Formats: sequence, C-alpha cells, structure tokens
Amino acid sequence: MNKKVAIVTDSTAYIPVEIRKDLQIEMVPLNVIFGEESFQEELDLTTDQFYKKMETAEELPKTSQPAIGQFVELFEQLAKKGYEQVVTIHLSSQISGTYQSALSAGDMVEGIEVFGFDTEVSCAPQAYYVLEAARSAEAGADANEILEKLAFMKKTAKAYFMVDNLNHLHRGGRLSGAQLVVGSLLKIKPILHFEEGSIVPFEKVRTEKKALARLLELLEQDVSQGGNYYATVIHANRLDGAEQLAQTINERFPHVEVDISYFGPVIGTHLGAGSLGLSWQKQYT
Ligand code: MYR
Repeated sequence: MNKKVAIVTDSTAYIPVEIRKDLQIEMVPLNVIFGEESFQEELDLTTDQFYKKMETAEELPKTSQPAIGQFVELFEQLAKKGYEQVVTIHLSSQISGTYQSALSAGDMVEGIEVFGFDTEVSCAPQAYYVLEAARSAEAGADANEILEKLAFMKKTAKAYFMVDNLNHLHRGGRLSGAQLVVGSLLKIKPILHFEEGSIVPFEKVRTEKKALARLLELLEQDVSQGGNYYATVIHANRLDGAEQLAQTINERFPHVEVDISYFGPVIGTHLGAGSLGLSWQKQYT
C-alpha cells in the first residue's frame, strides 16, 4: 500500500501559487524586514512591491527564516489530513537556518515522518526538485524513492548568477571567501555559484557581456553531451535582460526548454536589483 506523502518547500523556490495549488505543494514563507515592519514574502509582499520599496527605503532590508512553529503547525495539519510522510525541500542550509528549522519541527511532531532535502541552492533550481518531488508523490512514490530521485538530479543541476555589485551579499554575510572583499573594491563582476551549499566565485569576469557569453558556453558544454535539458533565466527586477537572455538561449539551443523566473524579496535582499541567474537541469523520464 502506497504511503500518503506531502511535499513542503519554502518561499524561496518562487513557485507560482497556481502551480503549488495544482500539485498540492505546501509553502512556508521566509520574511523580509524593513525597519520595524516584517513581511512574509509571497503572502504579504509581492516581488514588485519589494523592489519599489527597496528604491525608497531609508534602511536596507534584512531577512529571517520561518519560525519553527510554522513548520510544526503545518506538519500537524498534514498528519491530521492523513499524510504519513513529508518531504520538506529547502534552500541551502549553508545560507539559511530554514532547513534546520524544518528538521527540528519534524522531530517535534508525532504521527508523521518528516524527511528533509537540502537543495544546496535556492530559487528556480530549488523549484526543479520540488516539482519533481510533487509529481513523484502524485504518482505514488514514497519518501525514500523521492529522495533517491532528488539526489540523482543533484548530479546534473547547475546554477550560476551575477550581481550588479557584491555589497548586498557581503553585507548579509552570505559570501564565502575573503578574496571577494577585494573583488568588490576592484568592481569585478564575478560569476557566482554554489559549492557544497555555500556561495563562492566561479570565475572572475570583468564585464557582464563576457559573463553571459561564458554562461552560454557552460550550458553548451552540458547540452552537447546529449539528453534533454530545461533551463531557467532568473532576474531581480530586470525582466528585459531576462527576456533577452532567454531569447538567445532559444535561438542557440532550440531543443532546450527555457523559462523565466525571479529573485523574490528574500533573495533580492541579498543580491540586489539587476542580478541575473541561469540554471539548468537534465531531464530524466
Ligand atoms: C534567511 O534569512 O534565512 C534567508 C537568507 C537567504 C540568503 C540568500 C543568499 C543569496 C542566494 C542566491 C541564490 C541564487 C540561486 C540561483
């Protein structure tokens, strides 16, 4: 008999609400704090409102993980609804305490088994795992089968991003590698990525044009090995830039399925407006 498995994630996967509803994905929001005011992203503050607020805010915002109680409440509700297992999928545990909070909450709730998956990334590439997990749960997979699939996906998941300046990341303490302090002084625009869940420079490039060309080269290296790929261009209040990059990918790699997503309030706080990212994943089915 199949187990009834619920899929939980946090707001930083930025999965549109219709898709969450359709695939029965539960979402726990992180918070953005402007001065004394705290907002749950995706619920009380839209991404557009956030970037407008950023332009005029006297003080730059801060972020916080969800309270453990939010996870406890959700897991209890899921147990009451008859779910036997939860797979809870989160942004990298190296940049946020969200994953750890979800695991601690799981230990506190009886009558339901909670399994965590640390994506070691965030945003669209986090969503890839969540969507796959939701589809597998719908098809009758149990938590262990889902986790096995997600671990397999990690092998071909790629994500790179570029920020307009490194100050936001540095200020929020989410940048690993002291050399970057020097980098910011030199106005270098490094391509960044995640290594074992931490943000580190991938390559130092002086102009955005060169950085974009390099990202396309990296995509080509993977795509040329065969198989089907999907890719996502991610932007921080920079839709025109994202559309241009998506169009270039469409023209150059017509067989790659391209989508556009966004860096919402919490991630935008740490990257700053104008940032662009590109992630991709090999399709297994
Ligand atoms: C918290 O307060 O717990 C949230 C901290 C979030 C840090 C975000 C750092 C930047 C992540 C960039 C993701 C790029 C994915 C392609």
